[in-house]
Amino acid sequence: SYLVLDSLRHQTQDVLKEQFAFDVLMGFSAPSKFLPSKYFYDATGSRLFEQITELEEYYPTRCEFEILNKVGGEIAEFMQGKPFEIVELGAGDGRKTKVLLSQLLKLTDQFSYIPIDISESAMADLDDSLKQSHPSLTTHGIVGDYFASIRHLENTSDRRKLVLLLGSNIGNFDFPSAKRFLHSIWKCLNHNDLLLMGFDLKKDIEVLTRAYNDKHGITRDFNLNVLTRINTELDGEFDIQRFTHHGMYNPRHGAMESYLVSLEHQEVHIGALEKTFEFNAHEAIHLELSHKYLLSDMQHLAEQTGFSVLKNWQDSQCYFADGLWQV
Ligand code: AVI
Repeated sequence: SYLVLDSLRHQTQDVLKEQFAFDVLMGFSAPSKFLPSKYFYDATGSRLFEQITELEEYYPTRCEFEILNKVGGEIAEFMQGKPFEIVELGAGDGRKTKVLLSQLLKLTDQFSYIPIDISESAMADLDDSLKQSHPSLTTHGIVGDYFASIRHLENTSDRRKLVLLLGSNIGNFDFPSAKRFLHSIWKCLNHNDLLLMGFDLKKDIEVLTRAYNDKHGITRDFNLNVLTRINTELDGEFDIQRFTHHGMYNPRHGAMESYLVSLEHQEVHIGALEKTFEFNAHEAIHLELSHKYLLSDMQHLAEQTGFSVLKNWQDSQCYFADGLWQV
């Protein structure tokens, strides 16, 4: 079963569309053009991202699977046999989490699972699939944004929480936003609550570059999909053939950066904005940051935002890590 928070019902299609239009206006009017990467994830973008996670070159998902498969016992120990709740921020299809849930269920039935996701359709699918795969698990999903959902839990339950923030989603925030986000989570939690934080590690630049420039061009399509969204939702006139994808590692920022680059000089009209934007030949639109961390980078981020790090687990190649943080 799942609950749809009221605060979400007020976010009508119109409001979301206006926000999208405004963000496109701001991004394309800036001296260095950009678009926020949250617009990757419409239905097509989410499907493309799932395909990315299965690519040979894209190691993070496989590595985190390996980690989650082996941490169940230790996590159960940290919970000391008392009832607890697993709260997952951005549960999606729950594919990775099911691995952890299965491990834990072998050891204890003293917990319930509270997936949180902004997408009601994703939640309905997850709820159905959990009934099949884990019939004995108590699940109470919440459809809502992260903070409204955690605050809702604050008022409804006094069990200890284990919050999951998997997949290195934190890496897509810039540093100031990541800190604000983590500190807001910390504020919503109680003393002793835990956070399991997935993050991608700094590594050989060739491995990184391949992961974000796959040979099947799925990452390219994932990026170009943002322009397709502008065409369909905001009445834009992009010819996506006239843009190319460029993914590169920036060692100064410790991040993979994704761009769309205009292949020629062009003017593109966007109906919803009643405006035409100029793109010079070779001009780039910045789309995404995907930070890579040292264990010490994350330790610092944890401590700055109020947490202490209890433990870090890594996969056998040391490409990815999950850290257990305590409030
Ligand atoms: C969702 N996020 C953690 C992915 C990443 O690796 O930063 C998004 C992605 N972008 C390109 N490939 C995957």
